[in-house]
Amino acid sequence: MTAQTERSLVIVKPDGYRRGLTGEVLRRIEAKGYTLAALQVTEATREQLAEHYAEHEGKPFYEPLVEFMSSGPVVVAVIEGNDCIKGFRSLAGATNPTEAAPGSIRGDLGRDWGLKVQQNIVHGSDSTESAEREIGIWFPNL
Ligand code: IDP
Repeated sequence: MTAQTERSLVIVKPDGYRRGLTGEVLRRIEAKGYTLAALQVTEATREQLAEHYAEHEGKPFYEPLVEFMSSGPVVVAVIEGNDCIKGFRSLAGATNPTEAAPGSIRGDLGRDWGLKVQQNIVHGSDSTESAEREIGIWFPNL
């Protein structure tokens, strides 16, 4: 497979922002060699979250997830680099921080999900289609 320059949408979730981990997340992104194409601190609206998490609508964790994501500021970034979608998901680690490998953002910094359900510091797009869709939600002018 040939390497491909692509874009991914990354969010530092409210737990990451509150805990002062934004710089650490951005540091890891840049240390990996990805560049920041766009960056903003914002309070997510319900409309943005409904669009962003449309695939999870109806699941038991959907409402608590939307509640959590609107519980405080988030930092939204567009990152660029070779295979950065897969690469950032690897940097982020498994969804559940308890299971995420040490060395990953969630593995190193995420709290036990038994106590902090929904909270796993970061979001990263899971495909080129999702990335372009999500970039359109958070950065309509890009
Ligand atoms: P991902 O963020 O690792 O791609 P997704 O399955 O897309 O994981 O889920 C989106 C977000 O929803 C997760 O990051 C997490 O915050 C939350 N979530 C997913 N599954 C569960 C669950 O089983 N319980 C609680 N929250 C969940």
